Amino acid sequence: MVYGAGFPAADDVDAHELTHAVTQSSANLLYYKQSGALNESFSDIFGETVDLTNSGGTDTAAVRWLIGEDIPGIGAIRNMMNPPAYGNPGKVSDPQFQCSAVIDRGGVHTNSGVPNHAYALMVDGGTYNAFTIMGIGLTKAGKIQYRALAQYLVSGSKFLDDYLALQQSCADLIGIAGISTSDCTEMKKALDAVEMSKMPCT
Ligand SMILES: [Ca+2]
Ligand SMILES: [Ca+2]
Ligand SMILES: [Zn+2]
Repeated sequence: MVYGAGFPAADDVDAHELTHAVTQSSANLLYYKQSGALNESFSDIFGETVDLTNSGGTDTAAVRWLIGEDIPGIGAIRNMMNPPAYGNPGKVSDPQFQCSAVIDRGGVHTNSGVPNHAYALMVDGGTYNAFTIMGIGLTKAGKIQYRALAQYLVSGSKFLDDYLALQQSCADLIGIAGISTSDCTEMKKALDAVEMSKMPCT
């Protein structure tokens, strides 16, 4: 695995890159447009989940949901709870949504902001886009995300497929790790808040 000099100091980036291997060996999401943005987002989701739970690196409240805060000389490059802070969309209808098919392979590092934001909202809760979500925590949300990636998504999956896969995964996991129907309701609110079921770029 080869990436930026000094980047191994950033635990979220390390887990981000390793998650690309998990994705390649499971859903194998095509690295282009919506499927590519999902591929990038799963790497941020599990990258930050590892960061928040490994007790290594910088873990202050101020850097929660930042990607890359420990990259030497560069610092954070994305904010999952506030994607527009780094020029990425927080919901499908945001002006930052990249509709070009040629820039950044169809916006894989930009449009990942939408599912990233959904994850931050389902974990911590919050009020956004007229939805108020009660957070379900990292353990439950992480298990639901992993099941969607490993069991339901395929190479050409889009945001709508992820929207449906996450709900099916949550339903499958009721009774495991304390996951309940009300957790699935809160998770769906997070997905609806970021407009995951809305067709982008129309
Ligand atoms: Ca950490
Ligand atoms: Ca981080
Ligand atoms: Zn990546």
